Amino acid sequence: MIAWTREVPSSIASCELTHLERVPIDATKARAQHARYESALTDAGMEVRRLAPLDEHPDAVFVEDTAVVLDELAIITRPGATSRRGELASVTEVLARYRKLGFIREPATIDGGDVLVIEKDIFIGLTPRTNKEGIGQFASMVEPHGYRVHATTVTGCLHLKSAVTRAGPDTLLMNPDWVSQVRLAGWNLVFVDPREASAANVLWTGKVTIMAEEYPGTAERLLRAGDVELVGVPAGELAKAEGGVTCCSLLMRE
Ligand code: CIR
Repeated sequence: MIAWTREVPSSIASCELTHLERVPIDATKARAQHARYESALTDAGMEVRRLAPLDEHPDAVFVEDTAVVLDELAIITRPGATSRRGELASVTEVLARYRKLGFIREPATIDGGDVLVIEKDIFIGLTPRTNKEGIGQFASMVEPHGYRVHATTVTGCLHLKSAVTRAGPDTLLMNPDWVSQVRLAGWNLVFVDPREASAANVLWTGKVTIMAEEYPGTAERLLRAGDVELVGVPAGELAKAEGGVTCCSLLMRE
């Protein structure tokens, strides 16, 4: 597996913000935490490859939003925030070497953070970043490959994957205040600790689950659920930019 990442830009403090107040972000500290995240990916058996730096794009570290990579094709998104569209060219150029590409076109928008792929089921959040046209275009590209697309209501957070992610072989982690429609028969459903609203964003690597270490109550709940091996990483600095652990990589089979 390859994990594509991109270094934290020095302009990170000018990032897009939707639900958080702007507070100073220490780019040096964010880079150190990001390096720990990359090490966790390497330890999980991924080959970490960095996309070219985009220092003038404050949110460029959040590569997840720019593409969705499936085994059969990669879809280049059209981020809902216009400030982020300049991040697409470099991702397009790199992914074209590995996959047939599909493109989301105007007036459609999609952020990759709204796309939760669980085997052949793809849940897509309807949010200020992702519209109905985006979901429709996405579905028309993936349904021929046997995927089922489920449009999903999200309230109170930035992206669908702020509210729910896959946390293990058959476990979903969810904040039920932000999403309710993601259900899969036979799967464990674990709710975040109510004191840790943003804890649902974890990254299952196929082996271990990478999680921000700022959420011990939710970690304990996941461990009690049984089938999850957690790897904690410090992620507090990028959390000030409304980013979590899924946002900082694009995982794909080579
Ligand atoms: C943004 O608002 O676009 C960035 N500041 C945060 C993006 C986080 N990405 C993600 O959850 N997939």
